[in-house]
Amino acid sequence: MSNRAPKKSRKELSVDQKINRRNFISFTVFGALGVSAYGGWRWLYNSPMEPDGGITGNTRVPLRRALNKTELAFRRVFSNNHLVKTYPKEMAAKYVRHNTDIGSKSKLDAAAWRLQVRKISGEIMAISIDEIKALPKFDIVYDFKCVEGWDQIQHWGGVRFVDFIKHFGLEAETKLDYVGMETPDKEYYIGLDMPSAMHPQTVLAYEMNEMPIPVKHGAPLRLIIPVKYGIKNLKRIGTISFSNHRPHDYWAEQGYDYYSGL
Ligand SMILES: Nc1nc2c(c(=O)[nH]1)N[C@H]1C(S)=C(S)[C@@H](COP(=O)(O)O)O[C@H]1N2
Ligand SMILES: [Mo]
Repeated sequence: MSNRAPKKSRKELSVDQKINRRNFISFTVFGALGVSAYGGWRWLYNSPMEPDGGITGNTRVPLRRALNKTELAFRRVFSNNHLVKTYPKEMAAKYVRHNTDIGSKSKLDAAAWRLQVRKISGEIMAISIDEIKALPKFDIVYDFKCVEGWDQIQHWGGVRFVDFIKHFGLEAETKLDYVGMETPDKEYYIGLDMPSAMHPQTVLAYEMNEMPIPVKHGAPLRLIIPVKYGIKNLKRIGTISFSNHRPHDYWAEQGYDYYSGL
C-alpha cells in the first residue's frame, strides 16, 4: 500500500473545479464565436456592391453570389421537365383577383396594338392579335401566386411561348440567356431566364375564363408564367426582346429576387 496521494484524474476534479473548467470553456467558445461573427459581418459590410448597373436592387457582391447560387441549385432541381400542378377548370375562380396596373392603366387602343418582337438582327416584327389567336390554343388552370401572400386558382388561355417561337422562326433568339418584356409605354418591364420562358406551361395569354382578357387583367395579351410569382406575369405586353445580359426588371430594381421562381 502506498501513502502517496494519487494524482487526481479528470474524473476526480472537485465540483468547484468542474464548474470553473466549464465556465472557461463556455466563455472561450462563446467569445470565439462572437469574434468570428463580428469578423464575418465586417467582411460582408466592407465587400463591394455588385457592379450590374442597377439591374438588381444593389446588394453586396457575396450576397448576390449566394442568391445566384441558390437560383442555379433550384433550377437544377425544378428543371424544365417539372410541370406545375393543374386543376379541373370548374375549380377556377369566377371573380379573378386584381392587383397593380403599372404600365397598363391608360386607355387601350386595341386596334392599334401590335406585339413588337426585337430580333437579333435588329429587325422589329409587328404581330397583330389575330395572328396570335390563329396559333394553336393552350388552356391552363393553376394556382397563381402573388409575392404579397395571396394565391388563386385561375384559368388562362393563349399560345404557348414555345409554339409562338417556333411559328415565328425565333429559334436563334432562344439561344440567348434572357427574354425581356415591356408594356407599350415601358412603365413596367420584366426579365426572364430563357429556360423559364421556354417552359412548356409559359403562355402568351389572350383569354381569362374562356373570354377575352379584360383590360385590368392585361388585355389584349399578357404573360402567364406558372413557374414564377405574379410579379413576372406582365400585363399588356408591348415588346419582347432577347439578350445575353439580364434585361431590366421593375421589381428586381426594388430589391426583389431577380429570379422570383416557384
Ligand atoms: N403591366 C403590369 N403587369 C403586372 C403588374 C403591373 O402592375 N403592371 N403587376 C404584377 C403583379 S404584382 C401581379 S400579382 C399580377 C396581377 O395580375 P391581376 O391584376 O390580373 O391579378 O400582375 C403582374 N403584372
Ligand atoms: Mo403580385
